[in-house]
Amino acid sequence: MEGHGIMKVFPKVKRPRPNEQKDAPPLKKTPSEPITGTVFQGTEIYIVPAGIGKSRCDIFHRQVTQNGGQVVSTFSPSCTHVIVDDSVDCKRALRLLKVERLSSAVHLVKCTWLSACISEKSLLDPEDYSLLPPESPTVGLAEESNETAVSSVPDVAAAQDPLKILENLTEMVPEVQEEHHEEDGVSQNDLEALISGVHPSESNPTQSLAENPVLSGKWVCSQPSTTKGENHNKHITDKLEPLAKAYTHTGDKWRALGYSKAINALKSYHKPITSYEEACKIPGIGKRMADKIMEIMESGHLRKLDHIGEEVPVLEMFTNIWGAGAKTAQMWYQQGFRTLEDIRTKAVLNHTLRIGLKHYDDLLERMPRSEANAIEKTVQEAAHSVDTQLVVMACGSYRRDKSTCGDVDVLITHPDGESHKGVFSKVLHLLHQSGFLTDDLVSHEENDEQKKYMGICRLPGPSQRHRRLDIIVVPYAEFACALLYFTGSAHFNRSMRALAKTKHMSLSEHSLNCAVVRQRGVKLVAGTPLHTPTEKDVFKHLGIPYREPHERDW
Ligand code: 8DG
Ligand code: CA
Ligand code: CA
Repeated sequence: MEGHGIMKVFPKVKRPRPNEQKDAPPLKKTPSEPITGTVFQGTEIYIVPAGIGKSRCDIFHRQVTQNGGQVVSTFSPSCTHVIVDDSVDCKRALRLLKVERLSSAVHLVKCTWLSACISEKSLLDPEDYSLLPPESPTVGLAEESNETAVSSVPDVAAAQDPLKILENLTEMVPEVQEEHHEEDGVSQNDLEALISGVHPSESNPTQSLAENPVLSGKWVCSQPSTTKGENHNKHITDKLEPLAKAYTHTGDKWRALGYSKAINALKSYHKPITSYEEACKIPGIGKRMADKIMEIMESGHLRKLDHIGEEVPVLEMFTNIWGAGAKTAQMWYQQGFRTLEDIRTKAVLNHTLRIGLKHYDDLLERMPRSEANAIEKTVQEAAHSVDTQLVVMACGSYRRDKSTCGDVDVLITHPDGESHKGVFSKVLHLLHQSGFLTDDLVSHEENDEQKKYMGICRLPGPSQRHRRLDIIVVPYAEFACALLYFTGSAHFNRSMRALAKTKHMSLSEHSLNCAVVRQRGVKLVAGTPLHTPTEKDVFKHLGIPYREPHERDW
């Protein structure tokens, strides 16, 4: 097959997330707004205009649409989120919506949620921004109202599964008190960029994070991950982890997120927790979570674990198919499928899912780094036969020196700033021709310049397994930022981006921009790209010490 033919066969997706567990339908473009992100993918949002004003409504509308979401002009029960001005209380919101109550599947949230999602490029937990009426348990997601979520298949509306589900689940956003939100220049999400164990109450909330004497030295990205200590609360996290997993598989992403961030906070806490008060003080742990921690501490058990439904292992097996997310898994379950054989023989499968199913066992296994190295070498050889000057590097967990790798992320660029053009299809063509690339999953263009391929390869020789391979070709001007981004870890990257924000900068896989203007979390001015020929320059501009790749393994 012609190398460049691949660009025609597989869906092109703008700004994709290399997210292994998500559903992966191609993004729909609306004629008016080009889709440049996936933050709001799967959402149906109604913005109550009262108090927000037309111009802000328009900005929100545009941002949501550009990020893959849908904004509807009238409220309907199929809405996933209803946005109201921060001054609107729950009673007034219901009056404006002309309804007496809302289903628990609809998130009624303040517009700071929308601003924060846009600025964080992530679908944040609406629970932290929701309007909870003191006397009505029917609005929002009160703990008890969702108690059944693990023991029954949630309804389809509640199971809206944006493409970024896994990204959200790994966000580990600490749960902090209201007064530490955006208004202080400290968003919820930014706090996860800090090393747990320092409570925001120790800091002066009127100071920005960067100026803050207590927090300034505590950015995840400014600390070597090699200082990560042991998990002093393993007896607790061991009980919470299966529950977080169950919620992930049943599509209750918000609850899964809550558990994930608590688990992360507990893992990085410097000592075993001994009291309820102590648990409550840790960013990422709220009162309800602290109750559960106490239950485990006192009884050695968590009763909720006894109520995990029998569908959970089936859903887990389904979501382990590359390309299948919680939404697809639930749909299959509701269609009566219970085994991989059912999926193979009865489910309607797109190309990606067929490939994912074909290599089910191989793709579940992490590879030893020696194999990742051999895969890097194979791509290097192909690239060098196209142009000997191409720079070809495996990033991701391999570059962070991990002993095993989930997949291999190979970055390619050319130092002359021009000759990377045309390389993408030539390299893929060669790798297809030699039989090294066995299946293509997705090939998409990040923008005019960065190109990304996701596929499956296999080294020659007997008993070799199929492995996931990502190949990314970038222009040299973007190389350092792309290298930094694809080296990760994802947690480290989020910390870097959060730090950049406090300095009126913005960091992406393309560039580090300065003089960025944000209003209530919404980026109004994109700023100017700084000169970043190397990763070290990015650290320097951000004012933090350089960290070697193996020190970024947060
Ligand atoms: P692995 O493959 O061994 O499991 O780990 P990895 O190499 O760190 O992860 P990856 O999924 O291959 O992603 C490569 C890099 O992409 C990751 O290290 C950092 C960057 N990245 C982000 N955000 C996210 C995200 O939300 N999901 C994923 N998959 N990668 C992300 O900055
Ligand atoms: Ca990887
Ligand atoms: Ca990858």
